[in-house]
Amino acid sequence: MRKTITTALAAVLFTALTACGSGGDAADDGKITMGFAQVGAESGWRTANTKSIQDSAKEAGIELKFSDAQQKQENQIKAIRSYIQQRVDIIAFSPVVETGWDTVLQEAKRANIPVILTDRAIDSDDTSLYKTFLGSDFIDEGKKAGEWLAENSDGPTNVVELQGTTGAAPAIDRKEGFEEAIKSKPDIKIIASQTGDFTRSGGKQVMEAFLKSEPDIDVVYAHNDDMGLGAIEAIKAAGKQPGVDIKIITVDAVKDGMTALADGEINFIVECNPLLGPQLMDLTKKVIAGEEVPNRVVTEETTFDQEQAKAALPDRKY
Ligand code: GYE
Repeated sequence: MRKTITTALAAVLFTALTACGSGGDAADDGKITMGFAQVGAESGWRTANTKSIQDSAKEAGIELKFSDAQQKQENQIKAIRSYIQQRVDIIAFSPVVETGWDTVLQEAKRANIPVILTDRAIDSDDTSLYKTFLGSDFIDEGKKAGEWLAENSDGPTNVVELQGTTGAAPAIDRKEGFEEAIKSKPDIKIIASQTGDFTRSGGKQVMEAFLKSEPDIDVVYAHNDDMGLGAIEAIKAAGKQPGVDIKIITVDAVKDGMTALADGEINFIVECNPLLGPQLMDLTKKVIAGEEVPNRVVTEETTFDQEQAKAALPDRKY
């Protein structure tokens, strides 16, 4: 009984302390302050994504507090807590992994600070913990990669897979979508699969190990361009020709990836759009104004083969 009273009192006190504004003090100076907890700087995609967010915040007149978690969930949680303490108006973040967010997001909710997920999703039953999720359909991306292989392979095909960060939505979903798409072709087999953490060095290292342990690799499926580019280095060092002796499929379509595709060292890329900044700032303004926003905003994207990459490269912005 006493415990209940104490808890109730604490709740009242907390409300009193936070009642002076919803979240930060947007109403006071008319300026919106956003706390953005970025995953890290692991890939070309991420660099383009960070720039898009920083540029479009400036353009939209939104004050941005930005942090880089170096691919560690604990760092992201710390950043979110510090944004809550600083009483920002809104928090946006790209969760490095899917699970383990409920506690910190409940803290944001109690402080009346709305949260927007961008790029990566969380795995939680409580959808009241965020206003909307803006980003790609990663299962669909994996499917597009698998469908291309199913259409462009003949006979027994051994695939090695370079997975993204363990537990991250794009790693889980790109694997699932790809497996789904190749199901109808039992000749295509994933003979080895490991994480390269979405980095070039990770992709290179894992590919070196695969080349030693697997004598008969036909295809690399890398969950992003950077790991594919790392694999290219490993394949060349092993005296083989990437894109010819071993075919390579990746996801992202950043400039370095598109260049390798146009040069014939990659065979197919599924696009994943990193330029989420303008839509994020738009959604932010709506959320702060109390307008309804859809709970899911999916980014549109395409695919590129080698000829399409040659045509698209001159105008590629990132
Ligand atoms: O594909 C990869 C990055 O979450 C969609 O993260 C993003 C992924 C992207 O490191 O290059």
